Amino acid sequence: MEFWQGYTEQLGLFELELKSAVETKFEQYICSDSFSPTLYSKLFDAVKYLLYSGGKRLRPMLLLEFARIFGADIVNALSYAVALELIHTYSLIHDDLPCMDNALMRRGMQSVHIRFSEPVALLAGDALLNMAYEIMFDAGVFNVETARIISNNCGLNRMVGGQFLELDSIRQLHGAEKNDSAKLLFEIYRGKTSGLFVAACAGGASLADTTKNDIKCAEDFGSYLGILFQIADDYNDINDDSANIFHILSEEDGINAALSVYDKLQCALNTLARSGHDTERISECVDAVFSCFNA
Ligand code: GRG
Repeated sequence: MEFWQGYTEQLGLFELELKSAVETKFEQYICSDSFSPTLYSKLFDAVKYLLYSGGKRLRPMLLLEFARIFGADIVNALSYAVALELIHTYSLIHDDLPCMDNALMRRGMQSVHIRFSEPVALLAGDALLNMAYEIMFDAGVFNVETARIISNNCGLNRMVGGQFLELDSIRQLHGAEKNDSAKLLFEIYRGKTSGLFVAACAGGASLADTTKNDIKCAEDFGSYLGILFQIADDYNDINDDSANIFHILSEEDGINAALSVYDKLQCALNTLARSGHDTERISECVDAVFSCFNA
């Protein structure tokens, strides 16, 4: 999926900021009293291994785009974009663990627990999560509301809760009547996938001088985009073993579900455009995610 053209400058800025923020944190740990870097080098390597391995950076780009749309300071927004990518990376490392998805590969490479070890992968994820908050606290301007939105949507309320629900309800998903299973799966997606998208969109918007209505609109947009992204991912991985909407609904019904989410995204885009915001790039992003159903 090509998410949007003309965004290479922001991506370049983001990659520079990511490296500099992470290296600065490592240097700070090393400079602190009694910290011996050689003792921790394996953990540093595990933290960097997946972080620098070619993720699409969709969530930080969305955060920066919402910050731009609402007129926030982009340099300051970069710290929050980095924090969000760190949280996304931790979630992937933990999701691959044997007690969760038990995935051997990620982005075409060995997953972190295979390359290092299970305890190191667990701790690398924990380190990334905490580093994300350190980086937000260190931002040029610390915005409490943005940090609140990010923590709320990445925790029990959304991402962690959604992951729990998936693990806890696997039998119900397979045993229930079709509509109930689909409803439950969408609840799982609302959490595990949409959480980070809401954090990106509403978090980015909250860095500017935005109204409650603007934040609500950014939240709705992020929530629907996360669901659409997950349905598209299911469609591309239809033969995968994990929970998948196309294992519950027919191909036609699954695509219709995606279409109805696409329509809701168009409504959110229209609301933003009516209040004078430039929605061109996020509209391209929605079309890029939806494009797999047109192929
Ligand atoms: C372990 C607390 C905890 C949560 C895990 C987000 C998540 C919850 C798990 C990731 C596994 C997964 C299949 C999530 C669905 C969303 C998805 C397709 C994520 C991958 O996102 P991309 O494609 O990843 O943006 P890249 O590799 O580009 O960064």
